[in-house]
Amino acid sequence: MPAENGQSENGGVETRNEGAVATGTRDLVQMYREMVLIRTFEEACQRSFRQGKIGGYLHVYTGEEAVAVGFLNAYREGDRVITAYRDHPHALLLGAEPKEVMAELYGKRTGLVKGKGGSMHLFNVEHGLMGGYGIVGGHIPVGVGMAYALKYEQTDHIVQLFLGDGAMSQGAFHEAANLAGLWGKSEMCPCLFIVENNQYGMGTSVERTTAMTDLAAKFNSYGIENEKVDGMDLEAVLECAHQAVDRVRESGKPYAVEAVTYRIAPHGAADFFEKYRTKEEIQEWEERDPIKIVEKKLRDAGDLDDDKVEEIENETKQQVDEAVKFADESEPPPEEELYSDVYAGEDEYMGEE
Ligand SMILES: Cc1ncc(C[n+]2csc(CCOP(=O)(O)OP(=O)(O)O)c2C)c(N)n1
Repeated sequence: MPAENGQSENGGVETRNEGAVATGTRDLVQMYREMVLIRTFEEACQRSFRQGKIGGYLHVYTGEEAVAVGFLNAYREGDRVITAYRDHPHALLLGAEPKEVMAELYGKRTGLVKGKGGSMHLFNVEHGLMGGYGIVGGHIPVGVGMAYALKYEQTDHIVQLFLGDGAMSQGAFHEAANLAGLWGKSEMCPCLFIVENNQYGMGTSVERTTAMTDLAAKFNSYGIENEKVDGMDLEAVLECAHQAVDRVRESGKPYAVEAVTYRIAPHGAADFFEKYRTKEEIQEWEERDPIKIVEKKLRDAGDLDDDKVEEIENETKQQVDEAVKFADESEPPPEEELYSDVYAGEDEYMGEE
């Protein structure tokens, strides 16, 4: 078992979960692999959606991988993570198997939440993932409340609260940030806000949504210290994430990071036309593809070569192919489970009168 701080007894660094993807190491090659796995997974589920195999809706993380990989590397067992609907990488990084995440997207009983949550509502409470939420901004007060609860229960755990740039224009954000700042004054709000500023909320750019485009600075209004980080550069994110997590844990106060990134993929799997942005703009950002950046650094340092890249690509492809096969072959939830898991506890709905 890994120790609390992620260090093994022999001084080496261990992985935190025995899940699909390792967190808790600072091994860049391992993190490169995590990013490739996420990219491959997202491409596969987008294909499945277009083949009509996935119902509901689906949003992928393509282009933003360095943000989740970097921040969740600083996750410690017992911490909590909450995010919106672009949540597949968070589940994978916190130890869910690709096949159970894929089966969830397919609405199958073998899925992470028994096929009842779908793409936008991934949960894995045992490993700290408190959702997956489809209502823009709706999870922000929940995350802030969880941070308060962690202090109230006298733990030294923290919440990593991921949110989109668009969510910052929701009333729920402002109410929750106000309370977070206030509770922080008495060291009762260990909440790290991580803004995944991917430049767009659906088809609307940040510039068309808010007069104040410096999103990090918005947190000043609520007495929450903040910074920006280049969300395409894994090493920069990693450095920032570890410092921010330590700071929140030690102070009991909230802190905010705006990770400047880009959604290379369409907003959702059915956003075919992308009329709100130009091909040139996408190409420009693709040149700063976070996977390419870290790959180049690793090649320059002699830690990656063609053979190793091919090996990683083959392995991750195989993992994802198996996940798709597993999801394809799994059964949907049985009809008699229609009302189970609706309320907490066993008997709340179908219990005796
Ligand atoms: C309360 C609410 N209003 C509108 C929507 C429709 N909607 C879905 S995604 C989205 C954009 C949100 O953008 P952002 O928070 O930046 O997240 P991103 O999709 O860029 O990751 C909107 C408006 C919603 N889901 N919930």
